[in-house]
Amino acid sequence: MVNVNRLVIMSNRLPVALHEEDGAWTASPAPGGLVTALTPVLKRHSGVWIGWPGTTEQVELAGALETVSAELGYRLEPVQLNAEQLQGYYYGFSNEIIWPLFHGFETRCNFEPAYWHDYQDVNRQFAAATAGVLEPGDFLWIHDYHLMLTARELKRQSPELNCAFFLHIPFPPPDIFFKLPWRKEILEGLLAFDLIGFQTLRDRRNFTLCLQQLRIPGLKVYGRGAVVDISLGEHHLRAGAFPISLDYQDIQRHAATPEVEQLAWLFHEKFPDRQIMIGMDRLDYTKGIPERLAAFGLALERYPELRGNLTMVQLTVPSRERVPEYERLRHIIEQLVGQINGQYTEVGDWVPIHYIHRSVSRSEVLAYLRAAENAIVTPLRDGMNLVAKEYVACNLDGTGALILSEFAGVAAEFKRRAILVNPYDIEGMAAAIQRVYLMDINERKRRMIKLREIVRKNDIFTWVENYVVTATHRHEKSALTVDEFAPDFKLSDTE
Ligand code: GDG
Repeated sequence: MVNVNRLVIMSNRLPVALHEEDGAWTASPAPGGLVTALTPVLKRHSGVWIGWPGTTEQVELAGALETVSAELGYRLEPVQLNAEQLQGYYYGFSNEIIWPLFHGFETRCNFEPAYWHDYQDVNRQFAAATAGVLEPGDFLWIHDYHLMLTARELKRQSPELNCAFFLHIPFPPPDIFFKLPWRKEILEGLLAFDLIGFQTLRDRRNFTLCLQQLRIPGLKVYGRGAVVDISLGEHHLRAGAFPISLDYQDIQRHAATPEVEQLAWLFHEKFPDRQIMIGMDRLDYTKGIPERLAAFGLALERYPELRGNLTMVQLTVPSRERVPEYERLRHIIEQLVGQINGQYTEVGDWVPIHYIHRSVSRSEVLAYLRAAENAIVTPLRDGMNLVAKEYVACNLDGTGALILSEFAGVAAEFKRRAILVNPYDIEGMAAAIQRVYLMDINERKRRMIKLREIVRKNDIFTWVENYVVTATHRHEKSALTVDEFAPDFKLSDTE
């Protein structure tokens, strides 16, 4: 069992959604896998969550946050940011530099020096807000790439603080990472943590390769497994692979409710005697949506048996709409959908792609996933990709087939139980689409049973437990073994 005095979580956003009506602000809990997993631990350890509440307006939020706090069972501590800070630190440094760079899209980076200053500034502000909350013996767990410098700031004041970090996105190899003008500062910032968690062994290895190549004086890395020890002078830390997961039982339960069952039934009723292939992503260039649509178009051209018999439903959730890059991507996607539908639609009968560009309710998400015979999850790069795991958890009848990118973190766990594809290989993906369409029920079941077992065993609670245990027993022998938690994915696993 997790053994910490008090758990303090810090992330860019507080787990709340704010609502404003006639100048009055209210808040409600924002659902999500991480919130679900951390809530019981935070409750048990009278925890605190620190983050930006979601508005740059100078408004009084204490009352609204207290109400949500009471509902969630732990304290919420807001870090107020103004519009300029948000622009430079979040939209700029985090989303125009770190996000593309860490996903391997270095040509999309805008290495604007002013962003770096805002990033440092806001990281200092988060650290200062946290310092005011911390008590002796607290365990501080910081999430994601927005806050990589906070430990360095905090440790200046409290060197004994136990402070861990988890990176939700990939960590790039040295030839990409070293393009970052502030590479040394970022690595030094990360080294101030006591534990650095990555999604996969590959990310952990990329990180230690970067450390070794930067030749930081006095730095030593011990071990080669999922979790390695690092020493830098008197400071000892660990870096490890901890593949994130979801609340399998809860999703399964929700997917089995009469509400979701009926939604799934109504949804499939609209496509009688046809297979559905679902794609579901935040609208983001890392998710490989245009490539996937092109592959579907090619599959329709090459394999005429798919026409009229396989419908693609692509749900893209609006995201980061203030970044021009995302607006352009939306146009590309809409153009492709228009082209393919224009070419193949049979009026009054069959439309190849049903495209949805809006956020839908959690129950609808689960209903789409439950109803679809096939899912296509083909990011060009992804830290993990929870949609793939959600598809598996929702597949109650165990007959779904999953096409999965080799470059999603989840491929390291699912391996060949999914149909692995290179998302840049349009012909290969088109062939995979035909393959799942033709896949017989026995093969579908064989694969899905194993996939469900993988997600059931490594759910979000196991993830929290493994992470916190590793963070809080860092001077003892690691409880993790190399293969148990981070089986690395090899290209030879591709079929
Ligand atoms: C980052 C990393 C890593 C989607 N449409 C709707 C909706 N969703 C939900 C999905 C899923 C979530 O959004 C997306 O999660 P992903 O993991 O796929 O991707 P990112 O947002 O990029 O997350 C990623 C993750 O962090 C966790 O560490 O796996 O690699 O990039 O849960 O179901 N939810 C609702 N309406 C929608 O329309 N309610």
